[in-house]
Amino acid sequence: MGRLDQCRIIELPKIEDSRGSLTFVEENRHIPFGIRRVYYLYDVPGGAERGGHAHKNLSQLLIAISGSFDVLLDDGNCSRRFHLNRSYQGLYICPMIWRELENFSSGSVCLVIASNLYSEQDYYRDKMEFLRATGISNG
Ligand code: T46
Repeated sequence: MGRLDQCRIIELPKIEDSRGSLTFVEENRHIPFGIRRVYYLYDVPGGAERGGHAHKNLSQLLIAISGSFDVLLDDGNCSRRFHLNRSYQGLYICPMIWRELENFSSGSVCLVIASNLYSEQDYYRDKMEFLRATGISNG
């Protein structure tokens, strides 16, 4: 099984009543990791792309809290595109996955739940370096 097979859409609880809807995420229950950081992307201009890197050890869950966007995942062997547009669905991304985020709709918000604190040392920002680390590099 490749690493990309571990990445998947996770359906989160959705509590609906006449006042609206509520969704929650509990560490090690709804997602397969403990939560150490939350951040969000917003005010993304039309046509902008984010990501373009991989993490060595970080696990993350991406949620389109508002609006929609695409996430392209690549484990060095296979790639797959996900379209996120539901605030009760999260995309789980395991370590060692190259990700690119694009096609943000106007006013969209990407909430990210992460397994660790921010560390630049955890990033591969160079695709060739990432591919070499996966052992799948052609270069
Ligand atoms: C990911 C996608 C979905 C911090 O200081 N703390 C943080 O927690 C984060 C995430 C970033 N930063 C700094 C590092 C850079 O100077 O904020 C700046 C922009 O970060 P970056 O270019 O990595 O942002 P994105 O949107 O390309 O990527 C982020 C996450 O870095 C990444 O883990 O998966 O969102």
